[in-house]
Amino acid sequence: MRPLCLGALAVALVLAISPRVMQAEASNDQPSVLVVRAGDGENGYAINAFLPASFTVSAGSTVRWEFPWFEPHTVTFGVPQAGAPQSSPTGSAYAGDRFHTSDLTFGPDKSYEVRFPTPGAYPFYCVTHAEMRGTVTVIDGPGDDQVATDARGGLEFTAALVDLKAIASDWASRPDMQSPLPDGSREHVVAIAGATSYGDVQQFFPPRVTIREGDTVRWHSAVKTPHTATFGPFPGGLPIVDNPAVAEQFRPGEAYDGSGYWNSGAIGVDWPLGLDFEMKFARPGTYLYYCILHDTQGMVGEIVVLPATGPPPAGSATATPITPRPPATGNAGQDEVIGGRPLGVVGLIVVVSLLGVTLAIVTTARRR
Ligand SMILES: [Cu+2]
Repeated sequence: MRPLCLGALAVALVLAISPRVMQAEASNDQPSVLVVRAGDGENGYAINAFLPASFTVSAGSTVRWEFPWFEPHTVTFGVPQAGAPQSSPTGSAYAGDRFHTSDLTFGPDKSYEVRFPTPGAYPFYCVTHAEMRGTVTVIDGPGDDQVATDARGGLEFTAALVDLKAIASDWASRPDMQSPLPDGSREHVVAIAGATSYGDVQQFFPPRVTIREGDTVRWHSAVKTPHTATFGPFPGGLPIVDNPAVAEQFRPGEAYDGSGYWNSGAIGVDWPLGLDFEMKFARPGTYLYYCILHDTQGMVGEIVVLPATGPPPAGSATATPITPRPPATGNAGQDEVIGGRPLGVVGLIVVVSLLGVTLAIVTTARRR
């Protein structure tokens, strides 16, 4: 009996010590957790890219994707299979053998972890942003260190942001677009523009428009990403994150007088409501509005309505930028719900493929 007991004790000791030894080895070579970002942004801009997109870790390491920005993303490996769990718990292992995904997640304080026990190259993507892809390379030797990984992610972020800012600056420099209407009033156009395969300009151009009482403003979107022009607080009921009505048009009267809720619904390329939304303004005043999906990202605007007669309107080109509303704190993060029911990533993929656009963004964009 004694040799058997000793043998069992030895095995138990080895089992107990091995993970510690492996951890110690890992910490000598690289951190056992490598932190990267799933998207990021700054006021007026969303960068929809993994930062960095590709990196190398030592077998047994964990990768933590942080979600610092308000745009919803997933970290997804493989293709969904019938009967597969809809999402995998954070921290669980992935070895390339099945579907593995986070829930739809957005910042500022969310993260998702995956452990990689087996060497190999593992491509991953975001369900809501078709161009958002990356690869985790898992090797037996040491992987990338955190400082170099951060630097690379930072460079990729900056490159994407510089491109978007160049587009925004081009739109901001364009002259006001306005034209006379048959009744003697004028129509002013606000453009929604500026998307690349890795990001969105979340702004109205121009952000402030000065018009006359009785004039019309037409919002025109040139992008696939859904946006809205929304006046007044979203009416009660479900919070926005639960309520598909945020994407529906709501126009209670002929002309806006500064009261009530008006919403263009989701407009843009391939959206059922089309590219344009018009509102006539009946009463002088200054009216703030927002994109109900992206106001936490700084997508807000202002319409200044002057009396029908009087001094000429000041050019909006000289207007000072308006201050965006502060971002909302907290969101449904790992517990996204649509229409009161949990929406798994598989359901999300079905929704996205049905509409051809990211309805998920519409219904989960933010909580007010
Ligand atoms: Cu928007």
